[in-house]
Amino acid sequence: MYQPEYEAMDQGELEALQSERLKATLARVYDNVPMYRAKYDEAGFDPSTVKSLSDLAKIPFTVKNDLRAAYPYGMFAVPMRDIVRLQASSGTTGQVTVVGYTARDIDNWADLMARTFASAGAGPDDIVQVAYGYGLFTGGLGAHYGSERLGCATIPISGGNTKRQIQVMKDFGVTVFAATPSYALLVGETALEMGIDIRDLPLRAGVFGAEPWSENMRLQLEEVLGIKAIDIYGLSEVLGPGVAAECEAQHGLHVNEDHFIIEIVDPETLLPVPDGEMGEVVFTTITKEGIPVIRYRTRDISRILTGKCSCGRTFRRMQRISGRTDDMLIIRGVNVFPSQIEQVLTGIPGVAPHYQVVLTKHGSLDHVEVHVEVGPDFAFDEIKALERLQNRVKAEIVSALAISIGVKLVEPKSIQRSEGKAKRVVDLRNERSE
Ligand code: DLL
Repeated sequence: MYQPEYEAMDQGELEALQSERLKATLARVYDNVPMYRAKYDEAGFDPSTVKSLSDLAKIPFTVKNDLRAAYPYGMFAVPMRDIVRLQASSGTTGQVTVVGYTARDIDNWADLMARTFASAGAGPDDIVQVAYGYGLFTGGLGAHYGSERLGCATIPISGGNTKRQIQVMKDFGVTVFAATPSYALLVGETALEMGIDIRDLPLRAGVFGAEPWSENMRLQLEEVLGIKAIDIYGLSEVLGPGVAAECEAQHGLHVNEDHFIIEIVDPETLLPVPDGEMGEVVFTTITKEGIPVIRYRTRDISRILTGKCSCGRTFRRMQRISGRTDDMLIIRGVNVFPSQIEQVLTGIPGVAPHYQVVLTKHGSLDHVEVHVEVGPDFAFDEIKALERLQNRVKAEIVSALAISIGVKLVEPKSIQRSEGKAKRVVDLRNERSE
């Protein structure tokens, strides 16, 4: 553990620390951020009435649109002279949001990412290749500072240029690889094409996140790369990577609760749900200075796992994110996330873990079809075999998810590879069909 004095804190002490930090944060945002003051005044909410964590539920939520409306700097709680770094969210679902960090925020972030690497089993002897994108995306620099803070030899290679990644991995004796899981998969495939078996290299851990991935995808990555694959989570509005991470037990992601309060709420009623129940993840930052966010609705779906973890950390764990509410498909009343489809596909021999869920309109009806590649060894021109495999994929999806969707097997390498976050859902419903 990198900071056992926090990570293994006594529950009562942690709650006391959280409520003290929550109260201070609320006072700060009310005084310094006009958006919060206006929102709270309008809702008739007086931040000084919050005395403990049990008052959390009476605080109004913050949503992505609040951040967009405040673009670029309206959410900042400190003057620009105290900001030392600006980053931005990718903006795939609308306008970009800008996030600002003070020197102390950057310092805390480095600690939290050092915890993340340590919980993946890394330490000063490790050589870490950071293949998350460097730039406005928080992945690259976030991982970089954490890896350095832990004392690892850190390679700032960023994403892309896959053959070079593999050369560097081999020549530099890399032991820990940090990337999105979909990119890690591409690196594994490309290595094989280059005649390099990554399992023969010193690589032993993967620190993967920034997009949903399934348990079967983990098993495949562990097999192909010969590593232990650890899931790490975060979002720019809250910090970047470093909000939560799995430990070597690989059973849920410990939330860094000394810096963030996690709640799970029912996305419809917005009421908190009990531990163990699925819902939307909501975070409150309690140490951030640049842009504190209060009860921020992430749109990510997960649940709190109850019980103690064997690693000794006392921070509560959230289950791997199943998906985002914006990516959820509702197929004849059944809610499905692409990651659930992935879990089925990756369990079927003969298909590769490269897929996209394509939405189109047939008349007034939505049509959902999953396009999935056959494995590299599959004879794509054998019609009978292709048909058999297609039927099997369909049948397995019906049996696992109780939904019937179209399945199209496509040739190896025909689905676009990503060097960052994979695009799993392609929505063509607004495109004209001929
Ligand atoms: O993706 C931060 C990050 C970088 C996390 C590197 C982990 C590693 P954003 O670009 O703001 O920040 O995107 C945040 O990505 O709300 C989730 O929907 C998704 N996401 C992040 N980590 C995971 C994960 C970074 N481990 C959004 N599993 C979040 C599933 C994830 N989804």
